[in-house]
Amino acid sequence: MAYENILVETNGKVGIVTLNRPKALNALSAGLVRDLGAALDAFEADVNVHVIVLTGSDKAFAAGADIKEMAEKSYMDAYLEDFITKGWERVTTCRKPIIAAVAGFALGGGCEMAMMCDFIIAAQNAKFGQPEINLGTLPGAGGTQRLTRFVGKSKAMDMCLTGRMMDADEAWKCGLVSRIVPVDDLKDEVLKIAEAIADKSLPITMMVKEAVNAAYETTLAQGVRFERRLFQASFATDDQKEGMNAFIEKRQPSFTDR
Ligand code: CO8
Repeated sequence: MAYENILVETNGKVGIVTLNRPKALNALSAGLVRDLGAALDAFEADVNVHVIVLTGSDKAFAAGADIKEMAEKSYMDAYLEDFITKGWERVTTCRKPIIAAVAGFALGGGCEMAMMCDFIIAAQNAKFGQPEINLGTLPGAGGTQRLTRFVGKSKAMDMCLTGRMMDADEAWKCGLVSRIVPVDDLKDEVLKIAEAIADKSLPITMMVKEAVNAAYETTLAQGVRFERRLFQASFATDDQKEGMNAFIEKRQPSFTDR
């Protein structure tokens, strides 16, 4: 399928979505979010795709929601179309792992979209921020909630109240991103990480994602119980037998559960 605002490709078991509105620094228009949702639907339905990478250009992952598109919206427009939850949540409902590969600006909705992914690999030139306060509004796609869970209250308040940007080093130190790589290596490095995950058991990677995400939604006791049930369920898979037997037989496992 051809998309207007994104590029889509697969590399082995990795599905790659590249945000592609270079003239607007990948501002997240309604059309782009629609395209992204359709691409994720297609990757989710494709059993050959195990991991998804979401990326942008060297200059911008995404500089936020499209300001030109939303500037004149009325409250009634925003309320009736449920701006912005419709569409954006597709990233958070994807059951396969999604890695955000961020170079350049990840601002406002761009930062929020990166945080909706499962983890963020940043290029050295990455800049994160929630600058909505400078536009007379506030984050609307989970920024105040997810950033606070990632970096804690003090830094989240600092970022959301001042609207300043943080560089990749600061983002790594405060736990917003998991690794930093040189800009020129970003795509190759993220692909290597995605391939390593894609070679593992698909159902088990999906269970791991579900279990880690439960940590955000439940009490510790409920989360631990949920994890234990998934752990027990893993013994019903061929991949658990293969993984453990491969270890005992001193060979690499070959996972085959779809
Ligand atoms: N929306 C629309 N167009 C944008 C956006 C944007 N968010 N960001 C950049 N552009 C456009 C510029 O208007 C410009 O277009 P043109 O050439 O036609 O004038 C082009 O991209 C290049 O931008 P600049 O010339 O400004 O490039 P610079 O390198 O000088 O500056 C910056 C780069 C610092 C990133 C600057 O463009 C900037 O500050 N952009 C806005 C960042 C921002 O405020 N983002 C938050 C937006 S609000 C938001 O995300 C709310 C989220 C709520 C939920 C989501 C709802 C859908």
